[in-house]
Amino acid sequence: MRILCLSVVLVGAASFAHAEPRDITANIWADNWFELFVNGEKVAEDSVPITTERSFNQETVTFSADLPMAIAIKAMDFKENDSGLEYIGSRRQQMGDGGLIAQFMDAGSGALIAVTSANMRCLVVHRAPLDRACEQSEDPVAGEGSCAFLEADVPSNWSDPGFDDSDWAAAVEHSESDVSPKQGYDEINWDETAQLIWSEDLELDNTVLCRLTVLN
Ligand SMILES: [Ca+2]
Ligand SMILES: [Ca+2]
Repeated sequence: MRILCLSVVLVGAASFAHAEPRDITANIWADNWFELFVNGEKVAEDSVPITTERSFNQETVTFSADLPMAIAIKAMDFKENDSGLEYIGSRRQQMGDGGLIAQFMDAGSGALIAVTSANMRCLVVHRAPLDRACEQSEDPVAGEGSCAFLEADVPSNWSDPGFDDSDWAAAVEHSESDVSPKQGYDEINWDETAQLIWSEDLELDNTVLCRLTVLN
């Protein structure tokens, strides 16, 4: 048993010693806003504030990272307050929906390294409203009745490479027609394996944390 453990440690050390930083280009589109962390470090943030109406845009960023790398994306659908609604009090009052797609390529060769898909794991940290009837409320008050909400703690080390996300749910892939991605999405030539993801519910789940570990 002791010998087995030793060999595992040596293999781990050897692969770590050979890890070299790679320049990576990422395309990211989020409805409505995102932060990207790689190996626990924030490398990009959506440049259009989430409070901007129709904050739809793609971001293309290049960064250097050691592989294996942990990709961690915080994605937020806009909500006016904790009711989860937007355009509150107007005829357009609605829940609003989210959506996220990203792809990662070698900055030099363009070779695909990673994409968003059901291979990611996501944790919902804000859900509202808990009852869709809130959308029709004439006086929607966050936390009351159908407009109740759930807010979970964000694990402090959730973007770290060693974070255990094994109890997070698999990301759910959503169709273009369900997400109806807007401005910026069409500016990118998405690889056919890159999928629009979110949790299961594009409307009720407003903030999701998603992770993927890329081995090489
Ligand atoms: Ca939205
Ligand atoms: Ca929403």
